[in-house]
Amino acid sequence: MKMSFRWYGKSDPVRLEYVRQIPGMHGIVSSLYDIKAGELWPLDRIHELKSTIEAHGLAFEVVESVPVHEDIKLGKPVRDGMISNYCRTLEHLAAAGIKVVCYNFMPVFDWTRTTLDRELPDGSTSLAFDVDVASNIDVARGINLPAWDNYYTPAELNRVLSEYASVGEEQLRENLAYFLERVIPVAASVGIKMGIHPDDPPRPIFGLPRIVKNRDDLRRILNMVDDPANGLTLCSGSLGADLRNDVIAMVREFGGEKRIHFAHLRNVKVDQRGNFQETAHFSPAGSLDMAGIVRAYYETGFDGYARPDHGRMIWGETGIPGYGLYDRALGAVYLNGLWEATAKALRHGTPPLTGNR
Ligand code: DNO
Repeated sequence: MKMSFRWYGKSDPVRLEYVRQIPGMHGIVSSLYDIKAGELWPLDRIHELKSTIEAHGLAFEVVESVPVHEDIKLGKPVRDGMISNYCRTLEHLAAAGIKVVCYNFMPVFDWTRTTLDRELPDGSTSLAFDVDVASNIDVARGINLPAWDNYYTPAELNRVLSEYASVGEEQLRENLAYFLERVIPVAASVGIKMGIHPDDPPRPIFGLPRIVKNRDDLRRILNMVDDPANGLTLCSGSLGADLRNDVIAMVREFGGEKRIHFAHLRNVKVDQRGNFQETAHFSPAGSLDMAGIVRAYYETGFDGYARPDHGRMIWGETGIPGYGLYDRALGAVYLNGLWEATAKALRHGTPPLTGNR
């Protein structure tokens, strides 16, 4: 497991020299955030980002994300040019040493929360999702959700939502298959592993179709193009926000087949209705058994990339919601600790109570 940390580039308040000080940190996960979906990533820009990261003693081998343009998801005729840019971008990324590319196929909205700073009992704050708040939003009048309110004007939002009126789950799946059939052979030929990120939350929102919500969805996607390059970003917090999803079983199944290329590891406190709040990574803080998840990765021989996913805001830190330094650093150390303990316990049987080896 190669522990990594997401970094939003030079405008990120988290400094690379601090990330490097987190024990066991292998590399940075980043993207070229100013390049619009559908456009080609220039090789020199990729190299520039790589040099900045490597100058701080960290590897740059994972891109999150190369975004998929809405017209590809909608299956419009212009998608062909965009898909060919996507393929050329993968060639450029491979030339710069990138091994894994994370992407998602969520219509219109990537991760969605109804609150970015709900207080937890210990006074820290974190992201939360309330089913009733989300279902009472009248999207036709614009969207007042944190992180999305300035993204689309009400007119733009209505236009894109109306385009999805005729795209149900089946059509969206066909459009994903069309994309994968063209992109995966290129990824495979240049040695890049693609990892689709699950829908977050893992259910339809605002009447939009969602096709990456559970084990059966993941299986269908892997079957669309049966090649190791067509893999998963298995996000414990996204999938775990539906209590019917058994994250440990998914890690065992898909990890056992070497189809998980990137592990997003975080904990959530979930109720039966699907309301949830993000918590510390520590298992007792939320609904997920993080030790069980890490053990499943260990036992399936996982040697891919992992990152502590969102963190809480603690110790007075301010910054990008979910992406501060402190709680994600605690998460990384906890996860590495679980990994080391699992490895040693399984390799040596029950550890002796005395001695330090
Ligand atoms: C949220 C992230 C997602 C993820 C994309 C991948 O914090 O996990 O936004 O980066 O869905 O394309």
